[in-house]
Amino acid sequence: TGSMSGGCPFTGGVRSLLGRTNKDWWPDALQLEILTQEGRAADPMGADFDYCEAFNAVDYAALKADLTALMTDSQDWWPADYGHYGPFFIRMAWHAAGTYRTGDGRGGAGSGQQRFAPLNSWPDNGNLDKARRLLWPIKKKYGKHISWADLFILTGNVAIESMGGPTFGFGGGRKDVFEPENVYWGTEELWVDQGAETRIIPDEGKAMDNPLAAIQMGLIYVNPEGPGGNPHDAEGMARDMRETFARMAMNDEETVALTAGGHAFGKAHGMVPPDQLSGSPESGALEMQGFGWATDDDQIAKGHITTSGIEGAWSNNPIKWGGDYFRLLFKYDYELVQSPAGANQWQPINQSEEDMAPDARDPNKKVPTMMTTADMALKRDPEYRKISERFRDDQAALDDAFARAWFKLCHRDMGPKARYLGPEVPAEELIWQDPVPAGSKPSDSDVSAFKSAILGSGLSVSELVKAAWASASTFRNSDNRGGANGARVRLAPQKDWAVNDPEELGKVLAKIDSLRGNLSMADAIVLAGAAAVEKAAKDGGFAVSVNVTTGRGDASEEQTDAESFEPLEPFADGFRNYLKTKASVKTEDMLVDRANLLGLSIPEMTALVGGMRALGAVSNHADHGSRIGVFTDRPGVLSNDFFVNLLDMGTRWKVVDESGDEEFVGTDRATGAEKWRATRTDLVFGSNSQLRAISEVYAEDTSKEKFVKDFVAAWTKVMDADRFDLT
Ligand code: HEB
Repeated sequence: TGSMSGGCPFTGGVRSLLGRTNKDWWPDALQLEILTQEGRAADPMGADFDYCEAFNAVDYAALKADLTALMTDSQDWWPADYGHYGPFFIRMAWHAAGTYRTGDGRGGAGSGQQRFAPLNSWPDNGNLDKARRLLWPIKKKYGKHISWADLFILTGNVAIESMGGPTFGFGGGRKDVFEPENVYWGTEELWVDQGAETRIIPDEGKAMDNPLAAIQMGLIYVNPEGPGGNPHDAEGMARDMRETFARMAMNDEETVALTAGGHAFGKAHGMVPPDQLSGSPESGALEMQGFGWATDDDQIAKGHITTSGIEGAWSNNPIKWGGDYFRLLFKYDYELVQSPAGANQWQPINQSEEDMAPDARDPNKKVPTMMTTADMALKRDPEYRKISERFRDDQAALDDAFARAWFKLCHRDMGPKARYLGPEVPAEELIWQDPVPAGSKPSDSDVSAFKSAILGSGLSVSELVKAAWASASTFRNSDNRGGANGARVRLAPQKDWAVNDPEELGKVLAKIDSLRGNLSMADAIVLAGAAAVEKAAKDGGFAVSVNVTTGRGDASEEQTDAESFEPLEPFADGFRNYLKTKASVKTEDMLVDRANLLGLSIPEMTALVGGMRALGAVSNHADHGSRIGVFTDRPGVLSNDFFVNLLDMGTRWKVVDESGDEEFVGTDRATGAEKWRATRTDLVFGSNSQLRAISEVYAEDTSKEKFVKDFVAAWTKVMDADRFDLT
């Protein structure tokens, strides 16, 4: 599908890596980041806190029982519709998970971001502040044993189960963070409810930027009222759903199952015109204590609440799992009406009284059900319709599809199954978990025999280092996918990515394969890189050992959903001085983005770039071979030459005009002779004051050994980044 194949990131009018940030949205908010300078942590739990251990000690059955009781423990300050909070909590969990996007693996339920801006204040997350607050007594009781992030998802599961719905399992292990994550959510300066433009307008050639996955600023996915709010564009509605859900890793069947399954429950809220509500939680007054969208208590008591602005339930049984959603969707024709808050929605024509829903506060009163324009797409779009009709006629198929898609939705960003904790982790292995068979730890003698064999094989340091980097550096700590385990670098699509110099990589992998003996390919690739780094350090005068872990397994093609790996292809990899497509952010921003996905600090990023340049581990450029950024006359030796030569005032740098500001030539100030070629990614280490300060440290005569050690430590960190199976 189009979306899975990616497309260039940040191609819209983006000028900054982060787009519009919290500071732009809420300039008056307390600026706590100044207290996170000098490495000071925002996390109160301390470095020793082991969430896995704490979660494993939770009384899971008691926790679930407490959550079940909470479902019907209606509070006067925010009464439960129909006496049951289940639907509300399902929406909370879905919106926590639903920000996940395949493009960069960011978003998702993994760290409890719904507590923080901007997500706590997105118009689409309206009133979920109340849902989280309803959960507080349980969070308080179980404390460190259950993170908010896990609690959101577990509560969604308990909600489904308590209303008779099917679930597939639960894996815990989402560790909370305590500060807003800096994620690119787009550049628009308006929220959806203020008129933010819709992101797909084919007539104007407007496509949605990668990695974004929501159709307007402040939405989780689509606009429920239709594309840009237009309820008549049925085709566009389905297109928007297909695109946004695909970017959440969901196909048509999963999309239909999730939407219909979700809307079996609960109601939409649109009784009060939105201009009567107070601001969002992040902008709220102190006495609001983090609540937003306030109305007065009488209105709340009566159920006169506005969230989306749409009003009404989808089914006649909003707190019971079943097939009524599809039954009503197909039984009636629908007409466009407006909710009391003025939103577009669809109402069954001539609905019989027994098909109507109870009023949310008064079970004796009946009100018409409704469908959003998005729901209508499930019967208006031919592909969605086929699936919907099948589910209408086969409840068991819907049960299974919903349970599986819900499980995937809530766990997609956790990465390998090794990260799942608790008694409800399903045994079945799912392809989207990128399964890797367990490896075994090779003996020390096998390892050293292989390392000397590979160093004697005729392959260069640069080739071995590049292959190991190609294997490990796909890792992204956003959704914990990629990495060296599984050796998927030898499978499609990775083996053919231009960044990997496929021909060279094929040759290197074949040689490694022929020499690896008992080692897994995954281990052998990493060990070959380690051997090369050790040799390069030794050639530079330092004996170090690169202590990478072993015991990786090799994934087969059958265990690999090749298409799902396509978004992991780097458009730029500054560590290898590679640029496929120029983004609208600067190429050096792309380096920072990649370093961030690898979980690297600024010095780690700097040491890696300088070291890989010295090793000649850069991708092959058409014009200059593998020479760009390699500021050394002894490539293949692990030295600090990159920094020494970068900071040498004897070189004058000039942009190569035809390169569009991407390539530079360095000439001898005295003779004018060409010395080096460089990219933006190279020169930023001399031009940016902060990076220059670190480059100076690594260029210093007293730092030669420090540099080697720091490089080796950062290298090892990347090689082992995905070893969740070890802990
Ligand atoms: Fe949903 C609700 C839309 C999907 C689940 N939603 C809702 C609403 C709306 C919507 C508008 C209302 C809100 C208020 O309150 O006002 N969705 C939508 C769309 C989509 C969706 C457009 C895409 C297509 N959902 C979904 C999913 C799920 C869900 C996927 C899960 C699975 N929702 C839900 C629920 C609810 C909702 C449960 C209810 C809530 C309450 O009741 O509170």
